[in-house]
Amino acid sequence: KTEEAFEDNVRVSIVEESIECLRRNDLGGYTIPAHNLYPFQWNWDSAIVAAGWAVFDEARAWEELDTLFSGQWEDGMVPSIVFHKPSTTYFPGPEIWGLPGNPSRSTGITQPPVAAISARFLFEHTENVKLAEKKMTDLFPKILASHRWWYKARDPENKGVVAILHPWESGMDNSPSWDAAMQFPIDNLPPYERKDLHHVNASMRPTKDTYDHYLTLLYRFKAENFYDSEKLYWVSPFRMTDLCTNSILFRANRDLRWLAIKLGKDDVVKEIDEWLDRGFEGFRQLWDEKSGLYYCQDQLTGKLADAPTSAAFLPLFAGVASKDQAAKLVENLRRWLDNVPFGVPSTDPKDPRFEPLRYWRGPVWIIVNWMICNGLLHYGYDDIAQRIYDDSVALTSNAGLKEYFDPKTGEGCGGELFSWTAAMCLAWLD
Ligand code: 9YW
Repeated sequence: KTEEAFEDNVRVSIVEESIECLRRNDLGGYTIPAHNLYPFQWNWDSAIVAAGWAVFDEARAWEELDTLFSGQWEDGMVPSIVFHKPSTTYFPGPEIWGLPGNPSRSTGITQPPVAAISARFLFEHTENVKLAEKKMTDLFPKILASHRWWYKARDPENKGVVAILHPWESGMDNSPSWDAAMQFPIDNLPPYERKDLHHVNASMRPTKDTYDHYLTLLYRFKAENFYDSEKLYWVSPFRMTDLCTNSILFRANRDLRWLAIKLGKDDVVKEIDEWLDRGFEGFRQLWDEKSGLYYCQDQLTGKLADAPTSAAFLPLFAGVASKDQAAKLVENLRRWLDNVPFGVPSTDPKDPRFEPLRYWRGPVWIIVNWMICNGLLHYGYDDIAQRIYDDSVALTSNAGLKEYFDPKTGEGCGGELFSWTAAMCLAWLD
């Protein structure tokens, strides 16, 4: 009984701390992921964070999405970062994406399209139907335009799955899935100073060589008439079918379809159905029957990236995996979880590339846990979903609202008072 009362208290305080965290990271209509380390509005962070705001301030939740879409480009792209206000603590900032003396309003690349998923969440949990309908009427065409952008700019060859052109676009920047594809030669770069290393431990971050590759891509894209979407797909030396992006897009299409029906926009349902049909086909190439896992694919070589990462389980969140595929994925997932006290590690803990503390090569992210858990419940794997839920509660209760967590010790790492971790404590773990 006392134990239970103690645990209840811990969760009450984490709810309060999470609300406090979002308020502290609110810079006026948008929420930064964390002070110093990430001082602007990040795309998929914000879409997730909106679900956290929805728990205690619905109007503010809608505002988060509004502000994100205020950065939408004319062609429909929602950039990975919107630079609403200046800050000098992040590299590469507005002057690098733009020009010195002529800073850019945003990056010229994107991030996983969570917005429709978030908008549906807000719509389903609303206590103010009038507000929700009004907001959705305004947002719907913008989200639709962003999905159209994905297909036009990033699947011009009709593969059914879209390409990312930069590891930053995947949201899983340093994943071992990119290792082989990131071997292209780097260009002569202007000297630069990484600012991330002022805030967090270098041993947990991407290496200098990785940053040189990130920047080579950035400068090459900028040279294409300032990130011209029509050109980048054809010229990028890095072009991958990413599991995270495609799973989120597939799920977002389903949620957009749901919203379209709610709003009486039946005319777009057919278009979304076509994306979904083509998506089913496209995902087939990413499945490896032998290992029972999905993999990212290098579009330039046609090869599957052989790294077993937590993104392999995201087709469950999409709902694109068959029952048989789901069973094989779950078999793998159980094995991974048998090997670490806290799941879900971002790389198979038995893989030689597993590094429990390095960015996207081993640590646990609560947002990824949420997506995997949501998928598992949908396929009826309640027991393993419960394990992931319990691990997520334990991690956040013990280590607080950190950016990510060590799957071996449960230690919290990366940024402090991290917005999307707080949002998950409010919208999922409470
Ligand atoms: C970067 C903000 C972002 C996330 C990414 C994560 C990291 C590094 O932080 O990116 O420099 O943008 O990998 O998913 O959106 O939290």
